[in-house]
Amino acid sequence: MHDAVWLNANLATMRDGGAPYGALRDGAIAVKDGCISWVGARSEWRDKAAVEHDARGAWITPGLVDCHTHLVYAGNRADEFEQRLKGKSYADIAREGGGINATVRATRAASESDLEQLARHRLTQWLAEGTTVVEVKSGYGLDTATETKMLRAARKLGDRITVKTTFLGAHALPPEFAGRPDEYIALVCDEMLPAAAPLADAVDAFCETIAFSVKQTAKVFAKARALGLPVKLHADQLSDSGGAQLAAQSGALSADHLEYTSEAGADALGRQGTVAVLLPGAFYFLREKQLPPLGALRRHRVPLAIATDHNPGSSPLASPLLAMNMACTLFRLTPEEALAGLTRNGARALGMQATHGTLEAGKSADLALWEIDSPAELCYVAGANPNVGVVRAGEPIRSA
Ligand code: DI6
Ligand code: FE
Repeated sequence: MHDAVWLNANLATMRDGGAPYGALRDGAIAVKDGCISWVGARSEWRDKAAVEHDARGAWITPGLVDCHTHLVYAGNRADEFEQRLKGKSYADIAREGGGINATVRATRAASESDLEQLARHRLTQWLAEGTTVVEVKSGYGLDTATETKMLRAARKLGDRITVKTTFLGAHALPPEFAGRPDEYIALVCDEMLPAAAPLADAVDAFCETIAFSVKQTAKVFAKARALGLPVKLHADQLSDSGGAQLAAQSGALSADHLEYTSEAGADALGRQGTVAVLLPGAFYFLREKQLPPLGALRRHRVPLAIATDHNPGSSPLASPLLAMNMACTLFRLTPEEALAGLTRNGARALGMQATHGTLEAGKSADLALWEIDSPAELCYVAGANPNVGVVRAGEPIRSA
């Protein structure tokens, strides 16, 4: 006996290799003990379930997986948004002590429960749009106490959504270490990372001319490895700094941004199986001109994920659905690639491919129900939300 079944549904299973979107029209999907227990054609459903839901012709996709966010922070940077519109660049603002460090000041001053409440409030939008998994990074503390405060606040959101936390101590150089980046990296490795490790599922760094070098990033990664944590990287966002190659060599789960990645970088990612996480929100808000090398990434068969990169500076984007639309309109992904980017490959970028990201028996029963005629509609409409239901680990958490 299954716990529940959804009938009268079209399924976009997002399984790789079969029909587009892994689509199964007039399907049935059953759940038991929090996991998917049966998926198939309605005509083949013969079992019994304690609860029968009529999906009324809705499409069901895997719950969305937003694999790159900075959801926990205090304050906002609308003033910098205004300055940029008057001609200042993102890099100029960062050099003058604004940018990431402006958010660091606000986040250090906030309590853990303030941070949790702010993030909880933001999260409402992700839940409304069918998201069941989010990754949340630290990186606005840049000292041990605040980095661990951010990670604890992030983990507390786990009652509403599945959370993966990432330690991003090497996000920016805090003002008290101005001119001493190697000393800051030593602090990250010797003190911050060991303290953060029990609260983190992965380790990330910002490898960029305005942040940390390949050599400094490699030190952080070596320490992460010693602590048994997987790594990911903000790579080649504003310049080609060899970030993609470093990520691949380090066996990273993902390399994120990649606007300036070279063919060789794409090749390295493809060989390693490292996921490329594309972040069209940052590209849009910073009005970047350099497109990520989609041709090379496809040629080298790099799995493509899409994420919001929600943060107060470069990507104040609070909509996974809009991230998919932007991936199509700005980066020319197909709607199927974009949806795979926020499901199957988003899960892979978090090392969760065994349990999340597709509708397959045995995986977590994370489902999103949509009132649409075809899956492409999720990417096609900008600014509307066709979600009519969300199920997380078999529990309905939202209905229209
Ligand atoms: N790259 C980004 O786009 C964000 N962090 C990063 O390493 C920006 C974060 C911010 O501006 O607050
Ligand atoms: Fe980011």
